[in-house]
Amino acid sequence: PTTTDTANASDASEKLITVGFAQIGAESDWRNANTTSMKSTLTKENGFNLIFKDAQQKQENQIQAVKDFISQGVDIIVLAPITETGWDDVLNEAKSAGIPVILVDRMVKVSDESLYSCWLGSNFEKEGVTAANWLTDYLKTQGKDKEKQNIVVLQGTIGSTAEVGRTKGFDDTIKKSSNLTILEEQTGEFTQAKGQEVMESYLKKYKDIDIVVSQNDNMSFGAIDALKAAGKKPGKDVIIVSFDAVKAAFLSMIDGDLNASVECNPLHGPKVAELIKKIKNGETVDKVQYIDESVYSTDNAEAELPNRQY
Ligand code: GYE
Repeated sequence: PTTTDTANASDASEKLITVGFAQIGAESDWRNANTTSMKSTLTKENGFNLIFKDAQQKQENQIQAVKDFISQGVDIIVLAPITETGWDDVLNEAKSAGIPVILVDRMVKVSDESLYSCWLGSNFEKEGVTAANWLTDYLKTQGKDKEKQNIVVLQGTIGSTAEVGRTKGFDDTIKKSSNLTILEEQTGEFTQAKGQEVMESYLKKYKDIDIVVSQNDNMSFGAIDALKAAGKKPGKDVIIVSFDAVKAAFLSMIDGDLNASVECNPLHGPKVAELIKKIKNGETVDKVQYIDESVYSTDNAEAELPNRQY
C-alpha cells in the first residue's frame, strides 16, 4: 500500500500545471479583487501550482518576473501588462522557450500577434462611452444639458489599455455635446493618494469645476477627500463619474458622494483557469475575450450592494 500511495501522490503533483502570474501591483481595490480571484481559482485543488509576482506598478519588475518564469520552466505565463508597449523582447523569449502566454486585463502592442495565445479583459473604450452617456443623460435629468459644464479628468496609468480606452471612449462621445468642455486631463496613476493630489491641484487652478471624471474608484475617493477639504460637496456641487464599481464605490454612492461608476469586472480567475486548461490540451481559443459589465449610480447602488463580491 505504501508504494501505491507514493505513486499516487507523485502522479498528482506531476499533473499540476505550473502558472507564473506577473501581476501589475496592488494599486487599487479592483487590482486586489483581481489578485484574489486568480489566487483562489488557480489552486492545487483545481490542478494548478501558482507562482505569483507583484510588480509594484513597475514594468521592469514585470519583465524580470516573466524572465524568471521562463528560467524556472513554468508551463504557462499569465501577464497583466502595465502599459501596452515594450513587450516584444521578453515575449519573444517566452515563445522561444515554448511557453504560452495569456494576457489578462490590459493589452500589449506587439509586431507579432503570435507572441501571445489570447487576451481576456474589459472593453475599456466601451466603458468610456458608457460613462459619457451616463453623464449626458444625468445632466438632462438635472436640466443642465444646455448649461456650460467644465470637466476635469483623472486618468489612469498613461499608456495602459484601461487609460487609453476610457479616455478615447469618453472624449469621442462628449465631443458631440457642445456644452461640455474638458479643462484638463492628468494622470493620478490609479491610486487614491495621487488622485487626491491631482484633484487638489485642479481645485487651486480652476474656480469652476462642475464634473470630475476619474478613471478608477480609488482616485475618485481621493478626489472626494480633496473636494471636501476645499469646502465643496462632492456628488452635489461637483458631479463625479467613476470606473470599476468596487464595493467601496457603492457605499460612496449610497452616501451621495459619488454619482456613478461604470463596472469593470476583475473576476478573471475562473475564465483564466478554463483558458489555461484548453491551451494545455492543444485546443484553439478565441484571441480576444471580453468580460460582461454594467453601470451603477445613486439610483440603484443600494439594491445592488448585497450582490457585490469585490
Ligand atoms: O480600473 C484600476 C486598476 O486595468 C482595469 O487598473 C484595470 C484598472 C482598474 O488599477 O482600478
